[in-house]
Amino acid sequence: MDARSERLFLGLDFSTQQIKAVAINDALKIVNETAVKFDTDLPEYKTQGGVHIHDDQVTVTAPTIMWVKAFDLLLDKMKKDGFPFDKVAGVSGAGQQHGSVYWRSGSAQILRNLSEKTTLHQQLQNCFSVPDSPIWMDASTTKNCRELEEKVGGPLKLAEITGSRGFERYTGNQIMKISQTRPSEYKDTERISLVSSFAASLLIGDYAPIDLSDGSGMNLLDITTNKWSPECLEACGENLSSKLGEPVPSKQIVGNVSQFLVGRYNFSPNCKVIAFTGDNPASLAGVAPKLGDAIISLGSSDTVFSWLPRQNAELEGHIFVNPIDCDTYMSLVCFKNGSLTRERIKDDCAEGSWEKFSEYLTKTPTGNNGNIGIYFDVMEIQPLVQGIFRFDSADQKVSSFPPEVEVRAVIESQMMARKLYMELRGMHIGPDTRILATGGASLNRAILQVISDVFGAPVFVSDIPNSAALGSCYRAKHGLDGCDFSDVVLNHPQPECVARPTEGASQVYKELGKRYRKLEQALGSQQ
Ligand code: ADP
Ligand code: XUL
Repeated sequence: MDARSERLFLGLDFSTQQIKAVAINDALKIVNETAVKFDTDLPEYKTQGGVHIHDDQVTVTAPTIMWVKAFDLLLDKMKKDGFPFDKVAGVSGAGQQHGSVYWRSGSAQILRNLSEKTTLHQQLQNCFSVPDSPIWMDASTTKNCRELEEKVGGPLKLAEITGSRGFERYTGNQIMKISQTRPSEYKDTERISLVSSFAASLLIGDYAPIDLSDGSGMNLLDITTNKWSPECLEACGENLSSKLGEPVPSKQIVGNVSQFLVGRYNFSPNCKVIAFTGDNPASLAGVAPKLGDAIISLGSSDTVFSWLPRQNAELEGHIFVNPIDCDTYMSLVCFKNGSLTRERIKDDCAEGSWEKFSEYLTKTPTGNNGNIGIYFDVMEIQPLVQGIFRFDSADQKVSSFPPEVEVRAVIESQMMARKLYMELRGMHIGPDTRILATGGASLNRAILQVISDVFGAPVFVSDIPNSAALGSCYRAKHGLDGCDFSDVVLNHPQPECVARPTEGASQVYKELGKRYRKLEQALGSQQ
């Protein structure tokens, strides 16, 4: 047998609610899928949806050590199932974006000297100077965002340098908050990782560098030079550059797997680790896009993104260095109220059943008889508003909707908002645009039909909704083989078209979309 057909590539996704692993062979066939869910597999950390929302409602964290323990569990599960770790030629991975990990002074030594006799979480339990990692759902740093913008010359200037104006969850602002409010913990931190580079560090047994694409989600990277911006570093914390290390291109090999993994799980000592990146950049790789495709990811957060040629930064949304090709960009808009909000409404109105939820969606009319509901269970990103607001067809506030109206209202308003902000970012969708849907909710055909109707374009899905983990497999192969990304994904299965716009729907949503925009704007201005 050809030795190359034996090669496997492993992709890991350290996402908000779980860690997922996908492994493929050289022909891109999936040979393994494994997951560990934080809430149910690690109930001792008492997370909901993988996170702790603090009493002030805007501080959101996750226990860093929980992620380490989940990784131990994942590898143990795979070992028990007989996964052939020795065949893995390359590993890469993804992390929920923006979250940060604070390694206490002396932790590098511990990472470099891991004993295969015991677990990672036992050995790393005292390694985190800030034990609860701030994550992307945190909105507690508005003051820090304004301070950073002011120090560099305003929001537009910050967007010109880093690709985004100051956003609460962006890591630089989170670091500034910690450096100001917890100076001794900040001082006792020798390294700050993103969730992605933290996960890669667990693989190589040393600090792994931050990659350029996930590094673009920090308000610290100059995306025109691909170097940290000295003014931004200076504004966010003392000696920050030495705590971050140098960023690297996303396809860079950052080391071999650690001796710990070789000894405990039988990885090959030659197995390479390719820089980990953010979950959205990894998803871009995982859908093997063509220029012009629009991707909608329906996970814990909803994100819409596309591959962009270089262009001027704008205020709304975010521009990241593209993980597939560091000379181009990806444009992204993120919404905090995604799957968890839909899930809450499924539990409240559809007896906890996705089937019932879908049935309600299918039997209610396009446009919901003019009813509009806006559901920001947690503080949204754009607009920065929290609360639940329902309006009848005359824009009068109402206090409740019948269950089936509520179900349609949440999906319609979410999708109208996705379209609205995509357009504000300059991403335009025509009737021939392919919308590639991914993430947990892309399993739901009734939701995909509403997306197609609202956007007026066909929606496609692949077999596997875990595009971030699959994209990590592709990125591992890309980094290892050093060829063009398009060659890596030659055998990527063609996505299937699962929804086309219903006749007359685009006119209905054109009108409803205008009303949605006005109602949403009024909420923002009331805050
Ligand atoms: P993440 O990677 O952020 O952890 P996923 O992309 O795995 O999230 O998506 C998980 C979400 O998928 C769950 O929170 C759940 O609400 C949603 N989901 C799963 N199945 C369905 C379904 N049939 N219809 C709608 N949503 C679903
Ligand atoms: C993107 C964002 C979220 C997280 C979690 O900017 O904040 O999508 O990456 O998925």
